[in-house]
Amino acid sequence: MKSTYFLGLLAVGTAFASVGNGCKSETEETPGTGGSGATTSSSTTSSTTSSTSTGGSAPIDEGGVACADAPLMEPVSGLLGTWADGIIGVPGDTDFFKFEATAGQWIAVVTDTGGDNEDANELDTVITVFDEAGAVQVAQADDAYPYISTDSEIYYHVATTGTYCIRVDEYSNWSGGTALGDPTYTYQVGAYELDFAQFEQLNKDSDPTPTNDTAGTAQTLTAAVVGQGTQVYAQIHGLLDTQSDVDWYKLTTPAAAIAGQVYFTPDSADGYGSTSGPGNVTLLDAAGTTVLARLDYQVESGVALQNYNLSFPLTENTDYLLRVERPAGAGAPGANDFYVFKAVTADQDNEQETEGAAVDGVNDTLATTDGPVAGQVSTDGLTTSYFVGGHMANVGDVDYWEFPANAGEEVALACGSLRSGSGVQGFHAEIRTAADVLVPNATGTEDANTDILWSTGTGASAPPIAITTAGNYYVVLSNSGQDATVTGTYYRCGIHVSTPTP
Ligand SMILES: [Ca+2]
Ligand SMILES: [Ca+2]
Ligand SMILES: [Ca+2]
Ligand SMILES: [Ca+2]
Repeated sequence: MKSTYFLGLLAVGTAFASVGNGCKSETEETPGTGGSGATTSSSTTSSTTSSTSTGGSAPIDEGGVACADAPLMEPVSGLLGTWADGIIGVPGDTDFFKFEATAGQWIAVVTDTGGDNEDANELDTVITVFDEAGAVQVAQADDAYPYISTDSEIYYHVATTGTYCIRVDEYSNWSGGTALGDPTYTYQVGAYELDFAQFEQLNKDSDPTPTNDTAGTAQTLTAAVVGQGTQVYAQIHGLLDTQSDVDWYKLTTPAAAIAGQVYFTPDSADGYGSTSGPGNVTLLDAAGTTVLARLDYQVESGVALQNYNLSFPLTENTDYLLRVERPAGAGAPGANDFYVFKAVTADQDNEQETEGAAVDGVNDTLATTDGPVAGQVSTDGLTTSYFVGGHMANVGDVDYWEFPANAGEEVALACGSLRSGSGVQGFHAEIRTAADVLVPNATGTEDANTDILWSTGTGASAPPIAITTAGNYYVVLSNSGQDATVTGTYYRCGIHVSTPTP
C-alpha cells in the first residue's frame, strides 16, 4: 500500500533499492519526501540482471494454489538464490511457492513487479512466509521499510533449517478491500541468502560470539556510497540472543553529511519474523558518553514503523556510535530475537532556522520570523510543501515559520521531534494568522506515543486545517522541557498546502 512521508527529506530511495540482489535495477524515487534532499540518482544500483523472463514470450504463472502444491523456486543465472514468475491473473488469485533455507542464514524474500509501481494499474504485492506445510506463519510484509514502492521485502534470520512456503497476495484482496487481478499483473518472487562479503552496505553483528558489547569495541559499519558520493547507506542485521546482549556500532559520516536516519523494520510473524525486536536504540558521540538521540523501538510496531525512526542532524567526517539494547526489563531472549535497520546519511536537509541550536529569541515572534519559507510544488501541481527544521534551543524557545495559503485550501502539518529521537518534551505546534490569532483547532502536542500529524492519511493525529481567508500564515513551534539524558533539540516539519480534490 502506498504511504507518504510528510516530514520531508532524507529518504534516499535509490539506496534502499540497491540492497542485495538484482531484483531492483531501475532508479526509483521515494514518494512524498518532497524536499531538496529527496531525489538523488544512485550509481550503486545492482548490475545484475533484473528479469528472469525471456523477452517476448507469454507470461507464465508458476505458483501453486496452496503450500501443498507449491513449486520449489529455482536458481536463475545472474541472480542470487531462487526465483519464480507469477501472475495475479484474476481478482482473488493467490500464488504459493517454496524455498529452502539453513539455520543461521540471513535471507531476503522479495517481489519485483517491474516499473515504478506508482501506476494504479500495477500490482501491489503482499508476501507471507510460512513453514513448509503452511500451518505456521513466519513473516509477512506489504512493502519495504522504509517505503520504496508497493513491491514487498522481508529480511529474516533463519532459526530453523528447512523448506519454507511463500504466499503472494494482491494488496486489496489481502486487506479485505475490492480484490484486483489482471493478466498484466505479473511479478517475480525471490528468496536469497544475503551475501555480507559481496555487498558493502550489509553488516551483521558478531553473535553468537559477541565482540561489540561495549562502546570501546563497537563494530565498524561498512557502508555503500550513494547519491552524488556524499551519502552513505548501511544495513544492519543484529541478533539479541543472550539476556545481557547489547550491540554497539560505529558509523563515520562522509564529507557533506548534515543529517541521518535509522529506519526500523517490524518484528513478529506479522513483520519480519523476529520473536522480539530491540528496546532503546541510541545514537551517541564517538566516546559513547553523550546521548544525541534515542527511540524505544517497542513504542511502535508493524506498519506504524514506517513513520517512526531515528532522524537527526549529523556533522561530516565524524564518528558516531549506535547502541542497540534489548527491551527494558526483558527476561530470557525469545527463540529468534533479531533486528534489521537501514541507516543513511544525507547531504541536504529541511530549510533551517537562522536561530540555530545554541540561541533562542531570534525568531520567537511573528514580527521576527525568518521570512517566507521556500515552497516546493508537487508534480501534480496541487500541493505546495514547506519543509522546515530547527532546534528548541532552550525551554521556552518559540519558532515562527511563515507560509502563504489561499481560501479553500487545506493545510496538512507533520512535525517530528521526540518521536524522531530528540530529547524535546512537550513539542507543540500551532497555526496562527497574520494577526497572530490561532486558527481554529490548529493546535497539537507531540508525546512519546502521539505524532503531530494533521492529515487525512493513516495514523493522523488530527484532520488537516481548512483555510477560509487568503493570507500569510505561521506555524508556531514551542516546547515545555528537555530530557535529562537525551541532548538532541532538533525538530522537522512539513507544511503541505493543498487544493482539496472535489
Ligand atoms: Ca505491497
Ligand atoms: Ca548482538
Ligand atoms: Ca529555535
Ligand atoms: Ca526561536
